[in-house]
Amino acid sequence: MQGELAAQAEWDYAPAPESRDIVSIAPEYGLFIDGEFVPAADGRQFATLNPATEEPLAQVADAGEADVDRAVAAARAAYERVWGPMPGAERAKYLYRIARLLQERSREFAVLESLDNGKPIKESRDVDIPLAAAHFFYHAGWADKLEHAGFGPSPRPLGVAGQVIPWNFPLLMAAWKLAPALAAGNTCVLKPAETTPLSALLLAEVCQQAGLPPGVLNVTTGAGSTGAALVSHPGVDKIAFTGSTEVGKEIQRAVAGTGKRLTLELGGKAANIVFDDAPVEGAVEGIVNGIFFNQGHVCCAGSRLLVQESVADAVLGRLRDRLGTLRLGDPLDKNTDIGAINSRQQLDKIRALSDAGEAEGAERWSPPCQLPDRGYWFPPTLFTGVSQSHRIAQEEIFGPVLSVLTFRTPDEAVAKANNTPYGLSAGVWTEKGSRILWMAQRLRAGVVWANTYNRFDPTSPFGGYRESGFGREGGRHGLAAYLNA
Ligand code: TAP
Repeated sequence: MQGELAAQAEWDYAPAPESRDIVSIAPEYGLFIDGEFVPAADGRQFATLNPATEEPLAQVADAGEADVDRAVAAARAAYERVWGPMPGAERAKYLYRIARLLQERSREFAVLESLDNGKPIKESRDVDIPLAAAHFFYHAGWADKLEHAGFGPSPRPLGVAGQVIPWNFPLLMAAWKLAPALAAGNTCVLKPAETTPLSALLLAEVCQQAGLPPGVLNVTTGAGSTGAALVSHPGVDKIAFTGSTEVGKEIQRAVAGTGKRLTLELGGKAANIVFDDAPVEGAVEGIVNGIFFNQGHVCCAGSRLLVQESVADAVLGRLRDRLGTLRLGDPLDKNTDIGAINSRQQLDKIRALSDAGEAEGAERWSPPCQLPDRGYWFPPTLFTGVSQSHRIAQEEIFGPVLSVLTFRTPDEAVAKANNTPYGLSAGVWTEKGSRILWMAQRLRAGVVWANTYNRFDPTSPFGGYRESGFGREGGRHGLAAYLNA
């Protein structure tokens, strides 16, 4: 008993909250148009909340059609007069400056991102912000080398890019969109997600600080209708969208026949496949990282675990033990592994799909876990006894919910992994290099990770096919989406 108590005491963590004093959140934010923060033409605003407490953080301007029109006009003027004609080596200087400012102000960005999104500070601090800076550094390096990048002797920018992003990695998605577009000489109008506008607005402030010429970046905050106004604006040459497959299809219809260039980064339902020869501890860490990183709000999340039948009990036993050690709670606590769900709407979706999993006969399990009284929370959840026809095996839950299926042979693993309309990512856990290559050739996914999961790098193209969209972000391939070669 005493030993038990000692073991218990050893695993109790004292609170280690990051201070929020480094961030000063204004009561109100304007749109960022032509280098200045301005109110919406009709004065409309919406509130952005801290999803961990439901406390309102700020009122943010809600851009309507007139504001989008102004932003596109500012972007067009900046493209024609300043940014388009500017030599790449000069554009690069601004991108390097933005990258360095992101690093200098990284703690501020990390705290703000965790407050507005609900993600654990250790993830915003160690993943989102450093990767966002890395994207600006990487693309700054391309700005003066485009004629040597294999796109012909004088690749040209497209013009004005309209970019619409989701709430799961607000700053990082902005960086994925803006850095290649600006490096290639385009100007941008960015529409952040309604529930997470604050880090994009702080990035706009950083651009002011870096002396970026007015109009090169414009940020029009608002809801889906603001995104729709941007997508259908005739003054935009290229649309880049990251978000749900449903909205992606709407956008594709809106853009059809207009001559606008389009890239779509959409949803996923990735298989994380564990073979019987995989080192179990490593695989369990990869499974946890695959689905519980960022509360499972990850397009490429390993949301379907395919485990070889002969090791299923052993892997699931270790996995349950590991889930029992995850700490859910205050996103600003440096020990927190699982933060808040980003919105009430997303929480309702996760609950509905999890209830459907139970109703269809799968077995639901979560470790003992105290959920805070206020805010939006969902415990790490495992479903076993899942069959391929279950909704939880087919639909993207976009939450901390793992559906477990088993397989006997590599062929069966491939067949089950590919049994989805999506095609974004997959994971393979095995000791054999030859098996990794065999699997990678057969898995219909844009990214296949081997003995790791959720690894991102600006040099590496990322994207999917089928219902996960088309086009690539990152690397040389990502640049191609912003150039007329
Ligand atoms: P969506 O509802 O599709 O929203 C994405 C963005 O589009 C938001 O800014 C949204 O504004 C805006 N929007 C909504 N309706 C629109 C319309 N009719 N026209 C133009 N814009 C519109 O997705 P979400 O729920 O925010 O994000 C989750 C989804 O994104 C998941 O399916 C996930 O897999 C996917 N995702 C994919 C990737 C990649 S790289 N493939 C990366 C991250 C996320 P509001 O926020 O105001 O509604």
